[in-house]
Amino acid sequence: MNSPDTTVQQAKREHTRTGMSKDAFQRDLLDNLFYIQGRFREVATPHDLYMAAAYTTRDRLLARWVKSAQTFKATHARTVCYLSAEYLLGPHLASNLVNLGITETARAAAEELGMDMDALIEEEEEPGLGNGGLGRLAACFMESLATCQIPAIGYGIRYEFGIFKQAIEDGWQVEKGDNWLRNGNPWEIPRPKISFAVGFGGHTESYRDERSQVRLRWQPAFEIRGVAYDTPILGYGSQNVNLLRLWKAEASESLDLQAFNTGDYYGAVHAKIEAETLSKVLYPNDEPEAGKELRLKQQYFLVSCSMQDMIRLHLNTVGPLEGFADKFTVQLNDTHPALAVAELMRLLLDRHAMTWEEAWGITHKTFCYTNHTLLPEALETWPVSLFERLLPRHLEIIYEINRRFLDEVRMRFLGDEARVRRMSLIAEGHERRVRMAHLAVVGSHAVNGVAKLHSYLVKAMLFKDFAELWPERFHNVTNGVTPRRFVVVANPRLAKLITETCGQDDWIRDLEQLRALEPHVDDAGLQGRWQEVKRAAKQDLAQWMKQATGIELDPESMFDVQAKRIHEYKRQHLKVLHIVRCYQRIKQGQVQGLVPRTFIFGGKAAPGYFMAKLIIKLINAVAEVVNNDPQVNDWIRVAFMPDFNVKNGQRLYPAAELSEQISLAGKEASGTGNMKFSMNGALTIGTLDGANIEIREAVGPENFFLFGLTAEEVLQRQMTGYRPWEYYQNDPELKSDLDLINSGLFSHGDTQLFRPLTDNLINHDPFMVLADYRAYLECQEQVDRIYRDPERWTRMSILNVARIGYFSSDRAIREYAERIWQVGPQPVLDTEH
Ligand code: 6GP
Repeated sequence: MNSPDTTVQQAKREHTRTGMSKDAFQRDLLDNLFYIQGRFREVATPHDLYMAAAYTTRDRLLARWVKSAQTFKATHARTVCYLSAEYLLGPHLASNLVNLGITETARAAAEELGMDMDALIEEEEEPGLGNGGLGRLAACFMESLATCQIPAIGYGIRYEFGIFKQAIEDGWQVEKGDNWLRNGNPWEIPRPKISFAVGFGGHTESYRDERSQVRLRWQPAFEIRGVAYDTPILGYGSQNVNLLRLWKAEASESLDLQAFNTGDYYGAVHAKIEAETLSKVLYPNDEPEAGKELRLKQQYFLVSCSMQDMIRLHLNTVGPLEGFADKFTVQLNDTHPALAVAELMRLLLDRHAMTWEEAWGITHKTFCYTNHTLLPEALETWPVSLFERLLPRHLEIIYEINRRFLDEVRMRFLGDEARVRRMSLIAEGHERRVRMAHLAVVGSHAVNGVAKLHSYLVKAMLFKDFAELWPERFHNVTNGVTPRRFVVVANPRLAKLITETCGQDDWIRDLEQLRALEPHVDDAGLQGRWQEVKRAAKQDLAQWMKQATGIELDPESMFDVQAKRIHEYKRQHLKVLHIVRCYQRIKQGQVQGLVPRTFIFGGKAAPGYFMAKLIIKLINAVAEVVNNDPQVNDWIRVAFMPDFNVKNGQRLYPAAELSEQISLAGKEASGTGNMKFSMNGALTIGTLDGANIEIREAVGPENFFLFGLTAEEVLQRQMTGYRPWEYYQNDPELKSDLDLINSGLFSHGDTQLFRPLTDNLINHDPFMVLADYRAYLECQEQVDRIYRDPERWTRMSILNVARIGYFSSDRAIREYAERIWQVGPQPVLDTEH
């Protein structure tokens, strides 16, 4: 991309800044190719070269990693532990090069050897250890924690199979296994010595301790081991490296031995396989819970290893556990790790012989909980019977937490037994269930939502009773995303233009400095270059799409993108209705005012979510007709990007001009794609939902395309009775769009294929697609009007970027640090320079 000359010059500047030279990188690259991959240049495959580049990069961050560990140990630094069942990390190489400050060094070194760094970067398979928003947020937060110099450990599960790879066959989603570790993972370091036993099943019993006190203990029926695998997470512009510690399940050796001794070889091997299935696969459900026993086991496995590890670290560095909550603050990323509350209680009570009051004091001071969704089907509960069988001691502890808690409720709200029932950790019914969200709220001293509206709804609806009891416990921290990955890595041309326009690159670590673009917004030179940058990104995407799907995109048309998990509440089908409307208008010759558009979708559907899969089929069916109809082809095209993941997202964000954020108001907790698109200069068409509201305020209402019902209006309609068929009957265009879908035009004559979708819209429409249809179309007409004025559009695009600084995950992390965690930066000093 750059001419060798400037690459070499930039590499020199990087050398001065970092002390890392091109020549050393080159030498180490060849060494690693030889000593680790056992290859020399002439026979090395692209994968060998990638591995060599990855090890060479890793070598350079190890010194920082060790220094960080030493600093945190010596200073007894207060540490954030982020507990998350998911981390959607994305490829490491490019982002580590950026955060080390040696991108051009590596590029120059590779170029001299006749290698193309971009091609090596392409080789990396991303660790897809998450489903969507929640997992990607965890990854952004880990990077920002390091950037903000806050000591942190991210705890998670080292799934052998991450989120499935999505292929599209005959328009349908087909899932393929994601065997991401197959070719080795150069970024992790196994720590076989850091390993913990995790019990399951069995029973509890009482005994007398050495002071003759009656105590309880758990005798599990079987144990498995969790082994730590560590991945360093680099900060940008700091020497701090944080730790991502992922647990892999292995068979407990003692059990293996027992089986061997009794001659049961098969049994021993079988136990090993059984144990290892625990961390085998990530559940591919975005929001609805999976409800599977193995999933509860995974959750307990994560929590038990992590809490035991924290206790070990505490005993090794600080000493007695009384000060545990001063050393660690633990953030629960949704309810998946909520069992940590009961596990810490168990460890403090049963292993460390604390009283209930001591243990509860510590536990409650330790935990904080973030809620990521209001969707009722996503709120985790587990059958009491399952708990009894798998985690009997934890159930006892949960009962005791509940008993004390409900007494407190009764004391505050005399005689209000209905409230007591609503708030209980146990849902009574034909099957009694443990409410994980209630456990998380009761066990934490801070609870937060992820955008203003969401946090309000958490207080006003989801946890209303709890907010009345403990109003001070509830907070909002609006999400953010890391500009390193989503601008610097994903969109180097834009990054360069911003840096040149602002005169420095400080915006990368302090995103509010993007404001410096604002005075230049009317500068014709900047506008021209801004357009060129967008066009080049569109060309890149078009090229990729052609090769990946065979679909030809026209870079002269507007790129209108909706990329996120496929879910009815996100309303990809509303977007399809818009496309069908455009199609019909073009067919009828009503092209006045229309702007040529390319509609691009990306996103996975949970494998068991029939309606979401049907939406994917519909998108591809419409694409097939539209793309093969020469009469409409000059105006619109439709493309479905297969396998939307972090890597593919990085191709999409820079190329998008219009970002579709069209969920039903009140349903999208925050959204973070909305921030990524906007950071890359796309304008948003969106509802007043999640963080859209705050993005609109930040960029200015005049630079945002708003439509649709408000959350309040949605609630009103739900209360007064929503009748979607009235919209169908009263809006001829809407009727004709739905009828066209049912006509068989998009399904080779099959008039039944899309019925489940259209019938549901006409008769139930739980996400009010029909109610927002007309407003959406009108808003899209306004989009067309403004797009026809490129200068105005570009101005709006520049202003979106200039004012998006608030949505950096650095800001979010600083808010957590001050308001929730009470933790400050602990800079790691660069002693070598
Ligand atoms: C998602 C929310 O749907 C999304 O709006 C938000 O931006 C993201 O979390 C990060 O906060 N929720 C999940 O992915 C999820 O699984 C249980 O929630």
